[in-house]
Amino acid sequence: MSSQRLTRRALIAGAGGAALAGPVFGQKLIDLGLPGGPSLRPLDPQFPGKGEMIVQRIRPPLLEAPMEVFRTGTITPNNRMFVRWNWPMPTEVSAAKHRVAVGGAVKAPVALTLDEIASAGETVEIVAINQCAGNGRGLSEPRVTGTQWGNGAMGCAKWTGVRLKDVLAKAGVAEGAKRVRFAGLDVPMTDGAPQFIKSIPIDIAMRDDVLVAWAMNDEPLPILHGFPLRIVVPGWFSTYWVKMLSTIEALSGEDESHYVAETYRWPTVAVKPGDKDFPTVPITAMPPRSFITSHADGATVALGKPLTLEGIAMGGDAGLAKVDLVGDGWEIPCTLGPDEHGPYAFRRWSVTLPSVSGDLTQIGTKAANSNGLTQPGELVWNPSGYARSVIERITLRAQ
Ligand SMILES: Nc1nc2c(c(=O)[nH]1)N[C@H]1C(S)=C(S)[C@@H](COP(=O)(O)O)O[C@H]1N2
Ligand SMILES: [Mo]
Repeated sequence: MSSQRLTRRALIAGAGGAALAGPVFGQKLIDLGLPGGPSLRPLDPQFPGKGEMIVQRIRPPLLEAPMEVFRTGTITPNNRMFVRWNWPMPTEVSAAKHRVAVGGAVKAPVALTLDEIASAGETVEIVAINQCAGNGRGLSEPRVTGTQWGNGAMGCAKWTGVRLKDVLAKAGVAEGAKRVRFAGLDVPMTDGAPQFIKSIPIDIAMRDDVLVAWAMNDEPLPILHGFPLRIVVPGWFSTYWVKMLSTIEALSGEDESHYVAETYRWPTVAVKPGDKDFPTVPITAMPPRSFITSHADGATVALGKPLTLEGIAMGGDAGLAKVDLVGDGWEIPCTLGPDEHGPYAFRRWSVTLPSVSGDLTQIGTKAANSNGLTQPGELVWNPSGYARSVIERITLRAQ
C-alpha cells in the first residue's frame, strides 16, 4: 500500500485521521465460564467500529471476541478483533500531523511523517496472530489478578507495513545497541504512573518480519488497533505490538522501565500461589494452542452416529506441526487444514469419530509446533496467568 493511499484513506475515514465515538451499552450477557469469580459479561453489539464483542471494560476499552468468531476461517475480521489498552487511548489522531521520533542510541535522530515511514523500505505483508499474554487468564485455578479474559483475547490478521529495521536505518542504529523501545500516543491518567512503553532485543528488532504496520486486513489500522501505525512482532505476544506508535528508541543498555522490568514477566521456576521472590523473565514467544470450535462445553451429540469435531490451532513462534484429539488415556490424530497463511497464523483442524459410544468426557486438543513444543496436560500456574497453553477440555453429552 502506498503512503498516499494510506493518507488519502485516512482522510476519508475521518477529519484528517480517525476518531472514536462514545460507546453504547448492550443488553445481552454471556457466561465466560470463569471458575474463580463473576463470569457474566455484557455482549455488546454496538461498540463503535465493532461487531458483537464481550465488554470486559469500557474505558480504556477491553473487548474480547466471543469464541463463535473462531468457528470458521483463519482470519479474524477487524470488527471482531479483541481490544486492549492499558491507559486511556486518544480518541482522535491526525494522520497529517503525526510524527514518529526515532532516537536514543542512533547516529542522527529523525522525526518521520507517515509518508516517510511508508517509503522507508519495501512494503511487507504478513499474517500473524495477535494474542494478549493474559489470554485465558480468567480460567486460571486458583484465580489470578488482571483482566479476567476467557480465550477470546486473540485474533489473526494480515498486517501491512515496512520493516522496523528499514525505519531504524533512517536514523542509523549506533554500534552496540541492545534493545529497541516503543511508545504510543496514550499516556497514563494518574500523575507519576508509568507510560506503556515496551522494548524488544535488537536481534528481534532486526528480523525481516518485524514491522511498523499501517494496515490490518487491507484496511487502515482502526483507531482501536492503533491508527496510524503499530509494531507487529509475529510469534510474540502482542504486549510488544505497540499501537499509535510515536517513538522508537534504540537502547544501549538494559530496559529498566516498568512494563519490561516489573510486569509482563513470568517465573523461570515452578511456583504456587503465595510464593514470593522467584526469578522471572519477560514473556516473549507464544507457545502452541488449539481449540475445539465446532462444539461448546456441555453440547449434545448423537449416540451411535459418526461425529466430526473441528477447530483452530496455532504453532506460536513456530509453525504448527500436529494436533491430536485427547481423552482419558487416548489420542487420535486430527487432519490439519491447508497452511494458507504461514507459520504465525491460525490453521484449522478436523477429526471424525466413526461412532459415538457414550459421553465424551473432558476431551481436548493438543497442538505441537515444529520446534517440538507441545501443549501441556496440566496448567503451568503463574501469578499473572500469562502464556496459558494448557489443553482446553470440554464434555459432550451423547443421547
Ligand atoms: N500504545 C499501546 N499499545 C499497546 C497497548 C497499550 O496499552 N498501548 N497494549 C498492548 C497489549 S498488552 C496488547 S494485548 C495489544 C492488544 O492489541 P489490540 O488491541 O489491537 O488487539 O496491544 C498492545 N499495544
Ligand atoms: Mo496484553
